[in-house]
Amino acid sequence: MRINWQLRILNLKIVYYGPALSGKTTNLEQIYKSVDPQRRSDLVSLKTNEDRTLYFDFLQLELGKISGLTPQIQLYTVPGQAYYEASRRIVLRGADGVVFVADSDVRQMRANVESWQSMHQHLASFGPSQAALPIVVQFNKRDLRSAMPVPIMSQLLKLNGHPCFEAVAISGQGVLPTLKAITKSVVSQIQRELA
Ligand SMILES: Nc1nc2c(ncn2[C@@H]2O[C@H](COP(=O)(O)OP(=O)(O)OP(=O)(O)O)[C@@H](O)[C@H]2O)c(=O)[nH]1
Ligand SMILES: [Mg+2]
Repeated sequence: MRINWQLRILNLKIVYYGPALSGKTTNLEQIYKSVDPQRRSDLVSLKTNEDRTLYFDFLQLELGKISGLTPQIQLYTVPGQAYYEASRRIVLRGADGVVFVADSDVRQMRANVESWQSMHQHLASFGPSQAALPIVVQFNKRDLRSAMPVPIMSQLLKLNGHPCFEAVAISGQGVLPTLKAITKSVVSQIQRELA
């Protein structure tokens, strides 16, 4: 969180994290399409030739005022490919909230668990405030015939109490409910801090 008291702007950072090809960029593309252009920035995507995220994607949204401040939500995605661990760490640093986008494809369970664990390792290494940040989990690609049942995915990830949403990001389903849930948790945490 960063506050610019002169402009009365509150910057909040939400990071979409998860394994390669789970649909993180697709979430931002859908959000970009459905938000009023007056209230959003351009979508900045740094991509490889194969459409894979290189470093990050970025989209900024403006919300209604909180305690006299205008919140600007900065959404980032991390690059999911294994060899971008250092970039993931840089993008995750300073996050106020995380959306973990899990891939429901039955063949991606190990990738989900590894990504989930390494995300927690990064967060813990950033110190106590980031270790306790709000996390929302999205089970994406529910349209796949090979989709793993949600209760099994929850067990594999050892989710304890994190809010979960099912999604088909490619058609937009579940994308905004996920965004609303993380935004709400982040904003209520910030309101507690500002009170
Ligand atoms: N079937 C299906 N495919 C999806 C869904 N969401 C995304 N995809 C596809 O999955 C592929 C990867 O999507 P991206 O959004 O680029 O995934 P990413 O997580 O940003 O990938 P990296 O940047 O490499 O980590 C694309 O071909 C998407 O069209 C979904 O809900 N269902
Ligand atoms: Mg991506």
